Amino acid sequence: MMQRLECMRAIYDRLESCIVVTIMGAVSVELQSLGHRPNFFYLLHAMGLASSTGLGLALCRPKQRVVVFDGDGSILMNLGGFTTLARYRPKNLVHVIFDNESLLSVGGFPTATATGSDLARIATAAGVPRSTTVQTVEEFTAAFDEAVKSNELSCIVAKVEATGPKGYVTDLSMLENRFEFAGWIKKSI
Ligand SMILES: Cc1ncc(C[n+]2csc(CCOP(=O)(O)OP(=O)(O)O)c2C)c(N)n1
Repeated sequence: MMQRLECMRAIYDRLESCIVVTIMGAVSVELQSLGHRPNFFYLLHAMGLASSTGLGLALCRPKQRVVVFDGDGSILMNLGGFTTLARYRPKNLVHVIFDNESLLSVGGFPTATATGSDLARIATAAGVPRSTTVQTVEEFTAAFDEAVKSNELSCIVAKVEATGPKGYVTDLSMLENRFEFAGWIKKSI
């Protein structure tokens, strides 16, 4: 089974000019381990709201590409987020969900995807125009490139191993990230 870090490494170069929002915990630590950039915002604590934050950014910055890195546990806390995304359907948003079937960052308890809930089908049923599930890094990279090319709201569910970094804290503070990110967006208009 593929690893989330490998997926992010495979598309890291493509993120240079994108607005990137991640959930907290393992995803944010792994993306930072590849190299923090001022256009990366790590939404700490607020499970389920990375895609909502991405939606707001995508609507405010229609000419920029927004990429959200989400988790299965997080999205399951805000399934209504799919219906709101589908309602506004921003063409510039790629919603990546790393589905490790686990709440890894708090000890690895199984989520509902471990017992068969299918996030890509939930996204489709909510009205998200493009959604797919991928199992390999090659499929993930191709799905990401197709999503960008399609210029349609896209959801990519990447089935990944429930493994991650040793710790979940980095030396980048939340406030520093918040101001740096806002500054980057203002400059990039
Ligand atoms: C509303 C809310 N409830 C609980 C937590 C505690 N918490 C932090 S990370 C996490 C698990 C996140 O799971 P998932 O989105 O699947 O990502 P993973 O850790 O598996 O990478 C939990 C429960 C939180 N931050 N916010």
